[in-house]
Amino acid sequence: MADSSSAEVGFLAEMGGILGAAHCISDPDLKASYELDWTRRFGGKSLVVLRPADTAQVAAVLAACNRCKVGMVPQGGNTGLVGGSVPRNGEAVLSLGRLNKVLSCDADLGLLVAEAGTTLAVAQKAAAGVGAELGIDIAARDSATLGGMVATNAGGIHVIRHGPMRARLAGLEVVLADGTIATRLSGLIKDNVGYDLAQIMAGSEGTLGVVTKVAIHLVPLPRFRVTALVALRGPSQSGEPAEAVRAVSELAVALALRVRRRVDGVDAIELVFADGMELVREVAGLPAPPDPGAGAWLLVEASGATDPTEMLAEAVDGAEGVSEVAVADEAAGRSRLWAYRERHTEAIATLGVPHKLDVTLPLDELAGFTGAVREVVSAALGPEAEGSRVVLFGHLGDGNVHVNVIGPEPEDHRADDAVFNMVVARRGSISAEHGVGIAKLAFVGAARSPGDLAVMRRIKDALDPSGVLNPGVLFPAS
Ligand code: 2HG
Ligand code: ZN
Repeated sequence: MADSSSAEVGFLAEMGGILGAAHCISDPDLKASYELDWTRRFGGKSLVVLRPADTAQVAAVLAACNRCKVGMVPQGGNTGLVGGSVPRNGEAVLSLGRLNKVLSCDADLGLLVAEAGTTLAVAQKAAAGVGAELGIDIAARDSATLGGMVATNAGGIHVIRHGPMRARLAGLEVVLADGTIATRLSGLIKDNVGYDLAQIMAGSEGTLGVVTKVAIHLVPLPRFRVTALVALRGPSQSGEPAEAVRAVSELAVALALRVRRRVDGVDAIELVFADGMELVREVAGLPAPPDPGAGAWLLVEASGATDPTEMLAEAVDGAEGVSEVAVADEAAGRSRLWAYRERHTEAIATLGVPHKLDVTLPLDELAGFTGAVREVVSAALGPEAEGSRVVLFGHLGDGNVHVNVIGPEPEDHRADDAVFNMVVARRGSISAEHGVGIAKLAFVGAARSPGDLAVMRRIKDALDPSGVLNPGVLFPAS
C-alpha cells in the first residue's frame, strides 16, 4: 500500500464497510492464529485479517486491494507447510473460513460443489452420504479446506489411484486480482471451449486468484476395502544405519511394485521407518505394530466391488523381507493401522520446529536417497548436526518422501538446500504435494526450464499485474 497511514486508515474503513467490523480483525491477539503456520517455522505480522462471507465480498475486497496496492494472502485451514498461507510482510490475510457450505452433492452426476473454505472432512461426509467419495484424502482432513487443496494441488494417500487434487477437479469459481469473478462449475467431463480455468488455478498457490467454489468429481464408495500393515526386515538391520535404511527401503520398493502388479484397486502404499514408528508410538501411546523390531512398514490399502483381501495376501506372502502382517477390513481396525502412519506429523512436532522437505524421487532412486539423506544433512550442518534429527516417511507408491529435519533454526537453510540438491541430482522433484510457498523459492529455477518459468511469469503478470496476490510466493518478491 501507499505507505501513508491515512491510506491505511482509508483502506481499513473500506474493508469495515464491505465486511462489517466484526469480520475485519485488527486485534493482535485475535490475529495471531492467522499469522503463524502449523509448523511454527513461517509467519509474520498482518495488516488485518479479513473474513468475507461470500464470493461478492471476496470480489469487493480484492478490487480494493488491487486499487490500494495492498498485498493479500489467501488462507484456508492454515495447514500449509511451506509458508504460503501466512503473512510475511504486513499483507492482509483473506480467510476463506466462512465460505464453508457444501452446495450440492450428486452421486448420479458424480459431482460435489462446495464453497472453498469447506474442510475436506465435511466434503467427505457429504459424499459418503450419497454413497460416494472424493478420491482424495489427506491426514489434515479436519482442517484443510478444498480451496487450499486446489491452490496447492494437494496430493495425499490416494494419489496412486485417483491422482492429485487437479485430477479430482471438475471446475471452480475464482476471483481475480481486480475483483473479476470467473466461473466454470458445470462439471462436464467433455467441455472444450478454450483454456482450462481450473487447471490454471490448480497449484498456483494463491498467486493468480482466490478460489471461492470448487467442483470435485466423485467416485462410488467401494463395497470392500482392506488395509494391511506389512513389517519388513532388511538383511543388514543391525549393521551401518545408512546401509540398513537403504536395504529396507529397497525391500519396500520391491514390495510396492509387486503389489501394484498383482493387486487390483490399490488405493495407497505408504512407508514408515523404525525410528518414526517408535516416536509415533511414544507420543500417541499406540500398541505394538506387527514385528515391533522391523526396520520399516509398508501400509497397503486396496478396495473394489469384490474383496481384494486374497489378492493382497497372495502378493504379500512370500515377498522378500516380510516378517509379519496385520490386516483389517472394517473402519475401526483400518484406522488403527493408519494411525501409525498418519500420526507422524503431530509426533514430529513434539521434537521442535521441523523443516518439512516434501520431495518426490523416481522409484529407482528412492532407496539410495533414503539411505544417504541423513549423512547429507549431517555434512551440511557440520558440528551442529549433533542434536538434530531426521525423520523420514511418505507415500511410497508415488515416490513421495517427507523428509523432516529437526534441529536447525527456522531460517537456517543449509539442510534444506543439501536435500533439495540431492533430489535434483537424482531426477526428483523438490515440491511433491505441499507446494513451493516461500520455503523453496531458491530452487524453482533448478526445477523448471527458462521457457517454463517465462510462461509462469507471463501468466502471473497478465492475471495479477499489480502483484497483490500472495506476493513473494512462487516468485521471489519484486
Ligand atoms: C502427510 O503425508 C502430510 O501426512 C504431512 O503430507 C507430511 O508432516 C509431513 O511432513
Ligand atoms: Zn503427505
